Amino acid sequence: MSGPFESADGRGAWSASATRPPRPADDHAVPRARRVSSVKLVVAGGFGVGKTTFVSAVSEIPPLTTEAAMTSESKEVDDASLVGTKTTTTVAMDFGRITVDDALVMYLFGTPGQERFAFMWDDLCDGALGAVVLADTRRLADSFVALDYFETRDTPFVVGVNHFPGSYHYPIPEVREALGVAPHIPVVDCDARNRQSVKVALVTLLQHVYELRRAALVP
Ligand SMILES: Nc1nc2c(ncn2[C@@H]2O[C@H](COP(=O)(O)OP(=O)(O)O)[C@@H](O)[C@H]2O)c(=O)[nH]1
Ligand SMILES: [Mg+2]
Repeated sequence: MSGPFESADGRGAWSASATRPPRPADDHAVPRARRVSSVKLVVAGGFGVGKTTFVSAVSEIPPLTTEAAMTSESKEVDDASLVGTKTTTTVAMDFGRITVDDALVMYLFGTPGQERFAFMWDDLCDGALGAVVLADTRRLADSFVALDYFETRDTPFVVGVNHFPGSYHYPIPEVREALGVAPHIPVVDCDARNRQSVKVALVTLLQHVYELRRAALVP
């Protein structure tokens, strides 16, 4: 008698259900080891502090920005008096991409600066590894909302201090104290127009996240 595991010649056979079909030739699934990881980073700070400039300086794709000309109505709401020539404003967000290597892509999201768009922040920051909060020493208080936000959410962040023409170059320890950020949080000078300077700020953020994780302060 021949059962499912036996054949007439006695060599044995397998039932159809015990046979694993070969991988189809057109299965192009990427092996796990070569899959691309993506990391989401956020750039925040007050209106006109340089977020759009920051994302544009480092993105490898033309950054997707949702700039709109400031209307006479918005000029009354958004204080552009210290932002000189600024004629546009980000109405939703900035978006840029940096491919680090064939396994890691970083996505950069710039928050809309105006407080009236705060409702978008949760979606924008959801799943973010960390944030760079930009600060302009002429109006540090404009960055307090962003600092409060990331502190409350326990999102790792670093502070980038940019310098505009005519702004006094305060020593970093003084800026740190004025911003009230904890001693372990990096505060670095940053020229948002300069790709290398922006890269330094991002690497500082990644190192900070790494340190926090190593110390098991964030999951
Ligand atoms: N000097 C100087 N100017 C900057 C810097 N970052 C941005 N700017 C200028 O400041 C203005 C406002 O920048 P923008 O990126 O639109 O600010 P956002 O509102 O935060 O997106 C632009 O004219 C930029 O060229 C910086 O680090 N240094
Ligand atoms: Mg902008």
